[in-house]
Amino acid sequence: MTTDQPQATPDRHFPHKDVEAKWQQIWRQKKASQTPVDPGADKYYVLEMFPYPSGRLHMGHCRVYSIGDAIARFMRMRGKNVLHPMGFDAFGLPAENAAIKHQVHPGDWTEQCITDMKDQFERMGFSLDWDREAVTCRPDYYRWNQYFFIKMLERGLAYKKAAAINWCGTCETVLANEQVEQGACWRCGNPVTTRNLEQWFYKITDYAEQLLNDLEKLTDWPESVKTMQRNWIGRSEGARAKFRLLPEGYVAGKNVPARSDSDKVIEIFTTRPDTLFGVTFMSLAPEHPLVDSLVRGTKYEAGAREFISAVAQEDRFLRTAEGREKEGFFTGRYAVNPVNNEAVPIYLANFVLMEYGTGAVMAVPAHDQRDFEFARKYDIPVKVVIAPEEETLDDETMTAAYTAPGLMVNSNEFDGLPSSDAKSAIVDRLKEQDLGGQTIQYKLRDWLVSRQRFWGTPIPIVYCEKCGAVPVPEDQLPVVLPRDVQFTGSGNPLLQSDEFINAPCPKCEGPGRRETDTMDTFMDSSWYFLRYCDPLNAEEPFSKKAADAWMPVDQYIGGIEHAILHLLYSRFFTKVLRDLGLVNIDEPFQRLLAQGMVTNTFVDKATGVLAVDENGRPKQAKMSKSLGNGVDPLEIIEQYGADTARLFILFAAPAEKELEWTDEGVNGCSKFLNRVWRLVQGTLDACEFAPEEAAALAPGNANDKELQYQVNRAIQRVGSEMGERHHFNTSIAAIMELANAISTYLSTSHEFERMTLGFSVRTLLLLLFPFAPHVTSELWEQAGFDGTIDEQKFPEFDPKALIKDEFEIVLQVNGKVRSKIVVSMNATKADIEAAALADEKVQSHLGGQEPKKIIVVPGKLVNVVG
Ligand code: ANZ
Ligand code: ZN
Repeated sequence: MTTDQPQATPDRHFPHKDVEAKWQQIWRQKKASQTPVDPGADKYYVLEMFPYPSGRLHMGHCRVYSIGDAIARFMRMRGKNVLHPMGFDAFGLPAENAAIKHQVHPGDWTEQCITDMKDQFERMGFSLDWDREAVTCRPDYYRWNQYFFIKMLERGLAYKKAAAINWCGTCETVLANEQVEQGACWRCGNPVTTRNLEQWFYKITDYAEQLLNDLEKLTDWPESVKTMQRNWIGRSEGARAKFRLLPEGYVAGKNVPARSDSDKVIEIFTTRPDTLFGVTFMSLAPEHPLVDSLVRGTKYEAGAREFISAVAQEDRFLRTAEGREKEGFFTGRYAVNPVNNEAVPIYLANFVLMEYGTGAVMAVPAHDQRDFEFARKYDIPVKVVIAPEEETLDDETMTAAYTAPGLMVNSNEFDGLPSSDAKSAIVDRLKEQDLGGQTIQYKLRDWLVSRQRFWGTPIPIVYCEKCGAVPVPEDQLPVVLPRDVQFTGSGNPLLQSDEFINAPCPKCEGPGRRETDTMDTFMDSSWYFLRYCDPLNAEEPFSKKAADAWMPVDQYIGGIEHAILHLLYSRFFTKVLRDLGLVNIDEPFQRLLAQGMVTNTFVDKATGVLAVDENGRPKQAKMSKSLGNGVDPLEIIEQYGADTARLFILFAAPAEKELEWTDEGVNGCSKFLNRVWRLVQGTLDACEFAPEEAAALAPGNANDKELQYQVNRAIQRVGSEMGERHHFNTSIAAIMELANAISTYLSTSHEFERMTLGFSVRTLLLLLFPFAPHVTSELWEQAGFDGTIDEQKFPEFDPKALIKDEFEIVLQVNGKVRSKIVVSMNATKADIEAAALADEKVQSHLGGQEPKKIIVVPGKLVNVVG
């Protein structure tokens, strides 16, 4: 079967605007992205982190959602029942700031932004099921935050306490530890200070061990994210030990008085009980509750108070940073080392934090670098108790702490033991004497969830003089944010709303006052993926049945900036909901893809010219407002179309890596789509004869066979790159190669095997569809293929077509590639050797010498060693 040569078509840009508008309209009308009712065993839940509704989609958004959409479309073609929902993380400060600036209610501002953004989502052609939209600032969503809060209160997982906490003066609110990055607020970047306030917390520490251990189940998460979580949770095995406090008036060198029942003790946490005999002082956190009674009324009091307030000025991150000068203050008091009854002086030290361990440290300068620096500065003795195998350490002259293991010295009956064995021996001894024991310590702190802001979920508590803090009963939820508020820019507007504040006590019906703190917005995002499973449920946050059917999320996609924050909170929340009997899973996200940043070149503000690196090449930086190097997705859609934008985003870099924005790259993708457009329009005749299955293809001549091989190979590659690994760029490369192969076929064949040509074009469109859905939909229709492309199955390849009767072999001389030959499938090793030696280029590189050795790697290469 042959046809005439397809007609050449004029070189023109395809009408992307019309095509995209047309197909978006069709998809909307037929609800093409609707979630199947019954997920069954073939469910596939693909989710991208939902955006804050700023009103404008930026390139970072386009990247995440293009990734998710390609997966969603691919999985639908693979016959999966796909859930691909979207919503808005709609509480938070920007809406409140807009309210102050424009005097609009944050709710009105947010809803307008949501409308605008949904429109932009549509214009990108993302296949989202909007019927499942979850918007966290709407009462039908946030009432469930309140419901969970009460459930957690009942279980002792929510509680209120006074603590030294992080305060951002710019945002005028407290922050959780996870929200402080290198001493600065995660949101505004301004320095964080410490304040003592009474706040609500979630007891995430109860789950520390599970959160750590279950990381092992997350085999499809990036190792880097798991490592960050592991470090954040920070498990340390160690010991606690009690140091008896000596009475005031004890001075160094005097006999240590005997133990008395009224003696106070200071408990320490250490990871190195093997060094207990080397303790030469103790250091306490300046905030340690004992400090006051240690110095009160003594000559040390004034100095101590001054020191404490100086340290309190400084952020905890900076205070404990490695290079920070060690500062201390002697309290005038001593405590007794439980293993050798020696008295050691007690200092306050800036690098000791109250929140970790017990807030007290047994200091071993010989074996801990911070203690060493401290001891040298304040002239405190150093005492070596662990000896390295090879050298001898001298207390007086050593210049750094020795922190590795070794043999025990100066440690009485433990001398001579390897220090690793001495650890447990010393802990056993402490335990026998009731002076300590083994313990596990986590760095993770409880999650501070209250915020002094308006635009968040009201914490459902009423304070009553008689009954205290009373939770609002479930049937009175939601506690709704008031409308009668003024946004002046100072303080929490909820404090001025009488309508809101005055509420009867739910218990005694006496006068009460509502809690005016709202919840951290990370609460909202800790369970939204569950709401998507059952978004319209008015009776429950979601039904167990729906959650069981859809969870866990099969593929989650989002920014690495959430490696700890959101991902840790969501994991915690899922475990809490599991323990409340609401879900059956331990972990919410099966597989995680952390997409890289979108970067661009930028103009140096100081010089006014393009910033360059030391090699004179333009520097790249994350697209951002402040650098002025953002590219507006809407402009790209206008100029090139959404398909081009999506294709470029997925082709220009692996999803996990940085994506450098370049006009050339965008142009290249636009050209490719135009080529496909012309290619298909030029082969419409052949498309009529396209079979649906590769196996139906007729054998044909060598050109036909080559194209058959290429098309089957492309199906195989895209199928495995997309299905198993989510490698978008290599998938697109395979599709581009197929387009080339079709062009080559058209230019080298005089006669066309119409079925082969038609099948190749059909396949090209199917493979390209998840990346460029509009143009492929249009071409599919023009080619007269059956139905619409979004209803098609992913093609299957014919394994037989992948077996070639000839293949190419690389020829090397002394390990360097010099030539290539084509050999028959049936060629023997001797045939291949002979063909290699007969090659002209091989001969010339051998320069007339006899080859010493010939290595044949079957199917790949021959290396001739001269
Ligand atoms: C004595 C000692 C000797 C220590 C030695 C270390 C080495 P990680 O691994 O991070 O858990 N420490 C305990 N509580 C502290 C606090 N609140 N603030 C600052 N430092 C504190 O570290 C545990 C070690 O950090 C503990 O072990 C303690 O110093 C110190 F050769 O005790 B170590
Ligand atoms: Zn009451």
